[in-house]
Amino acid sequence: MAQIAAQPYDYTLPTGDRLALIIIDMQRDFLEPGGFGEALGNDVTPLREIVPTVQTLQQAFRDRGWLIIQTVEGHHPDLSDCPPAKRDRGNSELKIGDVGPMGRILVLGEPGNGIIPELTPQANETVIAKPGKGAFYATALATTLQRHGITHLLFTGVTTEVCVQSTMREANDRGYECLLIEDGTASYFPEFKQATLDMVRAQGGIVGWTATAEQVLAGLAQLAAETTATTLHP
Ligand code: C5J
Repeated sequence: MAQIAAQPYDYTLPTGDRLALIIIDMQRDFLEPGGFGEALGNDVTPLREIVPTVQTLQQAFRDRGWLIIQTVEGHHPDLSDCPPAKRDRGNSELKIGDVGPMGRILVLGEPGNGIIPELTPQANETVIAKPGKGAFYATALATTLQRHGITHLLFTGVTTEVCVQSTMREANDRGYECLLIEDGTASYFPEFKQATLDMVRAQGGIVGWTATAEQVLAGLAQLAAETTATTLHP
């Protein structure tokens, strides 16, 4: 059986049709100046460092025809799905729904809400719009994964300690085998990213596993080779 050399111990891969790559919120709102991330007072540049790694992982899944799901955090234009508690939080001048340099902040369909060009999904790939931090809350993610028979999830995206971790915890509680790709996720705060990696894999993998993209790609290559061998010699 194909495995990823992960922490706290090896992660056993299922067949490719039960595995999905989850790319969380790689949208302009978080990665480019003028969006929600910067409105909250963050320097967005550290988030861009993971873009080539996420592209490589996206391509590896595309090459094998395995499921890729991207999410974007955003709200309907009338903000009916944005609780006042979320909109009012913080002291930023630009709040959710206000007009910023990339259109209305964190509103679906606005330029800032789009996925960065480097990771533009293909027409047949799934994008889930989510109003919360966790991608299972008020979305079709659970039914989408069930429809595809997915049991194992590999996580990338931003930010590690907010939407990525929230979604991974939701998935863990729903019985998915979750692995967070260390250099495929980023935070505005390196120490929060590190703490999340440590928390996820503590206590025997209480939320799941972590591994580098290189370790993941090696495991995926092994899985693809095993799949080919089984197809040729069933
Ligand atoms: C935040 C996210 N940080 N995608 N969203 O508000 O992590």
